[in-house]
Amino acid sequence: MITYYNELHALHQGRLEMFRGALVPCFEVPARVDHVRDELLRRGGGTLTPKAFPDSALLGVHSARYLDFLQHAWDDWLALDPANAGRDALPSVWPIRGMRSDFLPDNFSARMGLFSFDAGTPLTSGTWAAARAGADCALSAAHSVLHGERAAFALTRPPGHHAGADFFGGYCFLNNAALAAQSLCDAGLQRVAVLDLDYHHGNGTQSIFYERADVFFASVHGDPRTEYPFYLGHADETGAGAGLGCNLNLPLARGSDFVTWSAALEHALEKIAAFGADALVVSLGLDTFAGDPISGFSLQSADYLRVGQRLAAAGLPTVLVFEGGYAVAEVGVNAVNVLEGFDTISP
Ligand code: SP5
Ligand code: ZN
Repeated sequence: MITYYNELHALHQGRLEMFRGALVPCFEVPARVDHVRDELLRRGGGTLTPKAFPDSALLGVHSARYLDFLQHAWDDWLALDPANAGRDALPSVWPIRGMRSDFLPDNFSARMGLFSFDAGTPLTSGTWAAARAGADCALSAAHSVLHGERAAFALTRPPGHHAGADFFGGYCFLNNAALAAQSLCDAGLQRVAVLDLDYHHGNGTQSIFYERADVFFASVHGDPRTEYPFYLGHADETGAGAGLGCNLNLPLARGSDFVTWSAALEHALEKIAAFGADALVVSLGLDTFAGDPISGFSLQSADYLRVGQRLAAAGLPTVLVFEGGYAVAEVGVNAVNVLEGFDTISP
């Protein structure tokens, strides 16, 4: 499968994330993508360098004030205190219900909280460069599919599906899958489906398209009653306004196996077919793997071949975007199994 590789991904290298009152080493590390690329090359595949898209390509998904914040965040962090060069920026205060989020604070820490929803997503010196190149990667994959490729894969990090129009969190800054989907809409496709297979609900993607009738969002994920991101991803979220009926959440209990999971995948793909999608964007998280250190499903490596086959059988032009997956040593095999499974099904 044609694969665009974000060569700048390693510029984003968070050190510590907040977990239960302690700062612990980041799970979302550069080696994740390195392993996928190594496995791809080992099986005879190759990667392409993404094309550069203008910043205006981001404005269909993200707000101008959020992009401005992200672009300047590291410099603003250093301006607070030069000693900050040695540590990543993490938020510690947020505007909860009843407080104002329309007003942009002068204080950088306050702006961090305004544009984020957790303390697990360090912003580093290279975050903007890596995330911006990742957006190019996703847009390049969408562009290829628009120009006749059956499928294309965006191999990039940081991931994207937790990032909303104007917030970061869940290791995500720019919503790569949403950018791909929006670019397909902008090119004239009438109906686009986003299928999110990451263990964690894609709250950012859902929120971006929640009131839209032209983008159907479907997600199979750990039940937010117990699983991150907790505050979105329930089955009763079906869309709003013009988008009513265009959102499908299929939360599964922690511990679910491939039998249960693939039945949910089947259901999601049936609904996507009924929607009449012209193209499919897949948020490809591999943290559904049994060995994932922060997740709770039990898929095995061989199962990912069948996932790829089932996605191909949907028969839609398909953009796949790399998301989570923290069993670092196995994530390469698991991701490339999806691609290989996809490619074994003839169009
Ligand atoms: C893209 C993506 O998969 N983001 C996931 C963000 C999850 N952040 C919360 C992680 C909680 C870590 N729990 C550690 C358990 C260690 N035993
Ligand atoms: Zn995840």
